[in-house]
Amino acid sequence: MGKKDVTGASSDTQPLEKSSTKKRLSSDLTDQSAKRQRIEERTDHGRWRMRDDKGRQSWVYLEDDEAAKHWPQSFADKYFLGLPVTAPELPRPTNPLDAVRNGLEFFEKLQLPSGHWGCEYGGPMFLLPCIVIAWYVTKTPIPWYYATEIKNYLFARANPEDGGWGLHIEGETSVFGTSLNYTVLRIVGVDADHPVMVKARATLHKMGGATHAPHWAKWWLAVMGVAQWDIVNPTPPELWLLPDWVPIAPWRWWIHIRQVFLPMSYLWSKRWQAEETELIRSLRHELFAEDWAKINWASHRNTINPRDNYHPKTWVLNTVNWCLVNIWNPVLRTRAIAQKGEEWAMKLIEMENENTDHADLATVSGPMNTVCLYVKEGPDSYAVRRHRERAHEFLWMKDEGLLANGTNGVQCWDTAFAIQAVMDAGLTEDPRWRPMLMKALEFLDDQQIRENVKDQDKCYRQQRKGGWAFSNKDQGYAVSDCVSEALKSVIILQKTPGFPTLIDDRRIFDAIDTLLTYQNPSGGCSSYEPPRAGTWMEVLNAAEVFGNIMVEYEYPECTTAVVTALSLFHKHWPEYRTKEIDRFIERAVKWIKTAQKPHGGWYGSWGICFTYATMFALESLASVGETYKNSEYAKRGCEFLISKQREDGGWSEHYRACETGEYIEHPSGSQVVMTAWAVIALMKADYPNLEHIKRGIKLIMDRQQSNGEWLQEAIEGVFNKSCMISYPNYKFTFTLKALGMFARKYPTETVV
Ligand code: LAN
Repeated sequence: MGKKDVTGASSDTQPLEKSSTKKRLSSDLTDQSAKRQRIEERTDHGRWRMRDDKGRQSWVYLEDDEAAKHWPQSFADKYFLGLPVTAPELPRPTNPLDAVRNGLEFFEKLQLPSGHWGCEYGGPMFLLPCIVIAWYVTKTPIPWYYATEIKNYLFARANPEDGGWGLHIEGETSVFGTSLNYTVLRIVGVDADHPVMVKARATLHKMGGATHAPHWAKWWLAVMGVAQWDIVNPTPPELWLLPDWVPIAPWRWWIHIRQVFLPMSYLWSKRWQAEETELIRSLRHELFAEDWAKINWASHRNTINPRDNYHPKTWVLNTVNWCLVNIWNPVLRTRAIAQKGEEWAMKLIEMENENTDHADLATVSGPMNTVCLYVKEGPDSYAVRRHRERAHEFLWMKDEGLLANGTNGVQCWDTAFAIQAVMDAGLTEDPRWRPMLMKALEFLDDQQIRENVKDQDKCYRQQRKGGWAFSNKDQGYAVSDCVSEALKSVIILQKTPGFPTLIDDRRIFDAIDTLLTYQNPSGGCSSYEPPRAGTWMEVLNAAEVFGNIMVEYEYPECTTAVVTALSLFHKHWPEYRTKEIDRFIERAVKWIKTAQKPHGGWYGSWGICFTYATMFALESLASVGETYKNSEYAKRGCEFLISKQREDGGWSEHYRACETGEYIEHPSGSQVVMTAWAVIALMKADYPNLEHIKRGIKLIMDRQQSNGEWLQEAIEGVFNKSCMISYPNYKFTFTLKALGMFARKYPTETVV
């Protein structure tokens, strides 16, 4: 068993030790046949607890009865686990404001002890494999209760028809999803002849087997030694040695791709492979449709199943790869160059580890970095142990089982929206909600990033002082819209009578100084950094499964968030950097106009899709006084949304819109979150025909349950065009915002 902490919990956040008891998988995986992963039917869901350590979330399984008694399950734990919760029936609301109150009654119960709202952040199906394969190759023990619930999650999420897995939970079966999740199931102890595995394997083979996997899957399988390195397209670390002025130098790439490329390049260069085990030998037969011994690995570098090939490699990249494989590697690449590249890549990985205390940017680069440090420093080094501890913060337990989140949580982001929902309903001064809001404010106070990273320029990081991350300050990557939403929430509360000033002016100015760095020459704002190269860099996109991944882009969502934060700040501090702020806003709104599509909507990159971004764009326009009646842009935006309203008053966009760039209806009918986005947009733009708005509001109210909650519907978020991601708290924050806005804007109107 893991170390016990004071509560008696099996504490996987403590450094892991080798242990001989049967409750945990032995860390000695060298003899797979002798020691098998323990796996059960299911765990006792009554024993799971969410530990919230100042915004660091991890799920703990209490095997000890005494410990379980001393640490009872909270309401939020039970809700997340899908266990019955006791939330009282509330009086049926007769107006939107009462519906907000009922919603808040429920949502308040989900606030975690440190003051934030957490939730699952699943959806992508390639993240759990990153963690589990990294554990396997670094001989990290997997507790039986993790193994069991990982199995349950993947069984629950297997495609009911073909038994495979896709890029994300709603996506069609792909080689990427199936080859990697099949591997995970084998690692956690599922037998190859289990009916679920037999079915998945048949589907995988039908799709061509693992030789048809995209680059990232081939890379992981090569690290495991299940595939040979020759099947992996080159990722030479010496690219990091290019001088900064070189247009394709990796420091110019989008932060996520450069953080993934670092460890990828390090291990590719070393051609490192895990120690061979019986499982690895067996997977060599299970994952491939061909006879493993006869595979011509190099000939399959570019083999890919069409379903995985969302963004085919360009002829330019194929030519570059050909030159690297046939000329650079065998003829020109000296050991000295390779070594220098590896050393610099490792140095950058170490800086990332230091800057995030080994949590790392997200769920792909973190596990990859774990393996790199294992290779460089060995199994028991501090870096490897710390990585192992922090990996738990990326996992999420729910009724279906254990999954991997897209980041180490959504803490700051959802907390900011929760505060704003109360503000939009005009309830910040209501003493009923003060304790909840106070805790939320304290959380944001604690989570503000107070310093830039050490050696910022050396590791190519962006100014971040005064900002907020999407998740927490440990991760510490400020994002333009996360800084903006958190800042707005702090200003709103601190300017409300009865709330203290926890964040003083200097710290507010730090946030503004950082925000002002985000504008691009076009006027728009991107996510983590202003773009460092043009979109032509996409010709080097090697990932195949994602689009718009190589550089930063301008986003209506991010641009709007910054505009509204700056406007709010400006109202309260009219003297600070006045001219720059005015100019920033003017240019940003101009850019928003240029980004409007001919049909009147805006393309969304982080939420699905036109509905989400159109809400932001109309808010931007409204912030400078442009609404339906005086702006052609706002008018066309409204008309676009109205043209998509469904008979029942709701909106319902399908995730495929993100892939195709065309509005597509969701087959399952109206969704509350999308309906909320659309009516917020129409209200921001002062759309004159209230009937449309009222029908949307009515739909949201009708879908509210008698205890105040809304139920989960289709997936809400997206990244890189093809991969969907869940934002379960949106069904609270945006519905509440829509209802609250309506109540304040049209206090005399009735909808029921
Ligand atoms: C996120 C999550 C938050 C999101 C918003 C703040 C909503 C957005 O407005 C700006 C971009 C940002 C920060 C964002 C970027 C990409 C992320 C980190 C993710 C969608 C969560 C997971 C995703 C990350 C790239 C997953 C790893 C996969 C790779 C392709 C590297």
